[in-house]
Amino acid sequence: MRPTHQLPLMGLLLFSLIPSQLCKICEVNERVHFHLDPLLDTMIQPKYTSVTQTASVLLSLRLVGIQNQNQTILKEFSQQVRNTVERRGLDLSSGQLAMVILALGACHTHDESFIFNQHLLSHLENKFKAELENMEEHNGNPLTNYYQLSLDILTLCLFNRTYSTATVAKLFAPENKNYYLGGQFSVDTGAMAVLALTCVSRSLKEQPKAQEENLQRIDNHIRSLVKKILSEKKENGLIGNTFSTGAAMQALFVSSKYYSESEWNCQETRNTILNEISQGAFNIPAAAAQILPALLGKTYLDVTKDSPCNSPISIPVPPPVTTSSPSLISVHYSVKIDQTYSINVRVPSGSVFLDVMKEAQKENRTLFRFTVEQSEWGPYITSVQGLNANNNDRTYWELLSGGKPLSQGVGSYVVHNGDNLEVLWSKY
Ligand code: B12
Ligand SMILES: *[C@@H]1O[C@H](CO)[C@@H](O)[C@H](O)[C@H]1NC(C)=O
Ligand SMILES: *[C@@H]1O[C@H](CO)[C@@H](O)[C@H](O)[C@H]1NC(C)=O
Ligand SMILES: *[C@@H]1O[C@H](CO)[C@@H](O)[C@H](O)[C@H]1NC(C)=O
Repeated sequence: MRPTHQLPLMGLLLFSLIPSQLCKICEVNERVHFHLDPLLDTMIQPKYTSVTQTASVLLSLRLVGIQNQNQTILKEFSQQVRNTVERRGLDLSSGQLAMVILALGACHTHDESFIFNQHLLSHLENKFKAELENMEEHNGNPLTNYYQLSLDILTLCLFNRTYSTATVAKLFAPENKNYYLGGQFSVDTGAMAVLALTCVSRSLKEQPKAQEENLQRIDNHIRSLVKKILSEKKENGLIGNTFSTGAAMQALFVSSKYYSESEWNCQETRNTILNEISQGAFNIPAAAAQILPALLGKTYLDVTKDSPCNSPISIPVPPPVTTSSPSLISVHYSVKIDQTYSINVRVPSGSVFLDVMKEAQKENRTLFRFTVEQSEWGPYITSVQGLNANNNDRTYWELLSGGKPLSQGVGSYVVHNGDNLEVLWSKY
């Protein structure tokens, strides 16, 4: 079902004008580019522990055009990504592979030939098929999640590969349960789906009438998803939470015909984000990488654009690190399955959730043993007391403090004296 590409001049004009026009409204002004320095500081690190971390940072830096400024650091990142693919190849999840392809494909560098020599796009097609098969066998649950299925479609679409538009139209209907995590509409997921569906819709519009019905359905999905995303807008302009706002901004940049100007004040969202940056909210690479493109008016749909990746911003000199000697604090920690298993532990101030879990594990391995997997966002808890999270059953280990779900992971959440921390066996 490979789309044929006869691009009428009008389509080309619309395609290239609409998104960039809209972005200008809200891009961070050149005079205040220094606001972005903390993001770049966070991302320019020599070694990452997970391939998605490296890939998402590489993608982000290339999209905003750091490319032409300092080749050294980007060459290292691209080398790291390629090495991992050569070593682990088919061992990646579908969305991880998609992310790798987007990162290597961005800005038309020599990495493009790596994508083709290694047949990464055919591998991605197979991984996407495996996601669909899993959904059939396991009650509509994919191997991973809809954020990754969206990344898959986005990538296949940007690189003009095969996928069934009828399947896409069916799969991405806004009432699908996979848009919801723990009963909540996932803004990250909806936003990534809007980017993917927008790419599909644009490429369908370049074709003759044959696919009219699917096109209509896909455009309707985009419209509903944009509505849902906007309904998650908070008073201060954030959409969902701090960490979903970047993806939401990208989705809104490319879908401006589905909402009116009065429905979204882009500047307000941007200003709140700049304020959060100055408070250190984006102090892990994944968070920094996901917000940066939107602040410079870029979206993942720009990955395969022909325009050169020139950047108005430059890499800052890293600030000196200051350390102070820590004192001990005391926190309460529980593991909840059907029963609750609790312990009080003492850790140095400045410790994160993970340090508390390690301390508890030292005290009693039977009750508090756990395993982690490195991911884009740092360590992800995969099992506690030997009980494993499972996507087929939609189970996971939820993190809470004072009874409220955390919006950060165990590697980032800094604990406070007297905190009441929990890991809770949950369903999403
Ligand atoms: C799907 C998803 C989940 C699923 C994961 C299982 C599944 N079916 O895939 C579920 C619902 C279980 C989940 C759980 C959590 N999530 Co989540 N999740 C996502 C989402 C939408 C997509 C992740 C993805 O596939 N990425 C793409 C692939 C290519 O990258 P990857 O590294 O291979 O992906 C894996 C990791 O991202 C991991 N993962 C998912 N969530 C989190 C959170 C953290 C902190 C870590 C370290 C890893 C992790 O699961 C992915 C699949 O294996 C992201 C949104 C985003 N912007 O990334 C939020 C997101 C990453 N999650 C987030 C959070 C906070 C959590 C929780 C900590 C919530 C809680 N209070 O318990 C827990 C994790 C607890 C733990 N066990 O360590 C935040 C992280 C923000 C931050 N600053 O750290 C995000 C950005 C959402 C948001 N906007 O707030 N999540
Ligand atoms: C580029 O980055 C490398 C490594 O971070 C550094 O050694 C080099 O001096 C930088 N070059 C320029 C021109 O900024
Ligand atoms: C995909 O097809 C479009 C339209 O023909 C073309 O402009 C674009 O460069 C192609 N992209 C890739 C990555 O081949
Ligand atoms: C761990 O806790 C269990 C259950 O309370 C207890 O039986 C066991 O003795 C404890 N082990 C250690 C090493 O304290």
